[in-house]
Amino acid sequence: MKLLGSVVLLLVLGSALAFKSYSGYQVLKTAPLTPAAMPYVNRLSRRFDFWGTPHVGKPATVMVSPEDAPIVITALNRMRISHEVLIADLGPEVERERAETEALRLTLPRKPRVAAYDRYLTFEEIDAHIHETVAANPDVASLLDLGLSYEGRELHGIKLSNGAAGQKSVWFDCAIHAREWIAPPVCLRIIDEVLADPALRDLADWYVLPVANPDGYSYAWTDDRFWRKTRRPNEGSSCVGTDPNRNFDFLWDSAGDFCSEVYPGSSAFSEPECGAIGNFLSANADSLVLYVAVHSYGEYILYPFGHTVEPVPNVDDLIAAGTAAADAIAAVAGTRYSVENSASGLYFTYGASDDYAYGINAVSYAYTFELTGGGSGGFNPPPSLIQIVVDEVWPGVKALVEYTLAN
Ligand code: 0X9
Ligand code: ZN
Repeated sequence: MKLLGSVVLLLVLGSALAFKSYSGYQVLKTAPLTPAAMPYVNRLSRRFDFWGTPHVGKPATVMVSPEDAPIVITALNRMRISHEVLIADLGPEVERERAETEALRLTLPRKPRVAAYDRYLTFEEIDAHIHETVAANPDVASLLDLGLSYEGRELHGIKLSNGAAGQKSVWFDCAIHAREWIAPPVCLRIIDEVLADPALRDLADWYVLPVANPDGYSYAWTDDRFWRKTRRPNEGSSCVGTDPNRNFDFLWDSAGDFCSEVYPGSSAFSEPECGAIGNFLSANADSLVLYVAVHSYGEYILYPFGHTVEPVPNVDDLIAAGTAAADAIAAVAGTRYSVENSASGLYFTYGASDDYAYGINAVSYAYTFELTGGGSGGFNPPPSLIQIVVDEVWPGVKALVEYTLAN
């Protein structure tokens, strides 16, 4: 008994030790950013971890370690960007959320073939759900098998189809950024809805990838709640991982430090997760009408490109379809997503998945959804928000698919 007690204690201690402590980390919130401040924020965001999507006219949020805090505060002061401390010590917040997540995982066991919206699901739980859903609906659902992640996890999604040849298709991926846990429930809700409604399957074939970065997502559960990147080590550096949303082969830009949260990788598609999605998009470019990457946070519907504010050829259609989605979201409970070009008012990006779909594969409608934030700073909305978010975002997704297939 004594031995068992010690083993349990060791296990608990072991898992606590494995988990990155955010003790002493602060979250700073700036005043609404002026246009003049944007280039400075852009530069800072290459080195420090800005959360959400820094946007002109809105406050920005940046997480800083105790060592980085004086550097960032000095830089903000020098640029005359006023700011306040939003969270003085992230450590206890993260610990509390982790304990809550663990307690919910134990008290709300996953039900077979039922997507849970009352708590976050682990990668293994989501993968099990995908397999059960496919097995239970063999006529309309099939396994989308894109291969393996760097650490060997399955890149599994679902294809939903009425089986007719020559159908147009639509694509959704969620959680390519590991810490954006509110995204996979949106992908699961899409699967639920399309399974339940044959008319949706008559519109198009649906491809849904609920966890696009399974290594990072798993690591955010086991080790570091705010992990963003992939988990492939970088040769010659102790900093692990690549930002998968800078790793696609569209205007891929090699600039970037290994330790940056937006490190683009050693080459375009150096990350197997991105290569797998890229290959799928290229192989299905003829049928794909719509590409959506689901991220958090900020309540945006972003359209290409991320590297220029120059309007793309079908910008009016992109805005019209995006607005149809935003209106449908707002109709549920009043949440207003703003429909914007990725580069205008935000930061410039290269090698993002939506731009790859649009720019390389000529997918007419390509978007990034930035869902609602919450919790300590933004990436951990409380589980009670999951249902609210999926309930309002699904009508937006439906409106978007209906619009893009009709136009
Ligand atoms: O920076 C990103 O990758 C996305 N924001 S996030 O806070 N989830 O990291 C925005 C990507 C928007 N699309 C492009 N810039 N092309
Ligand atoms: Zn993201």
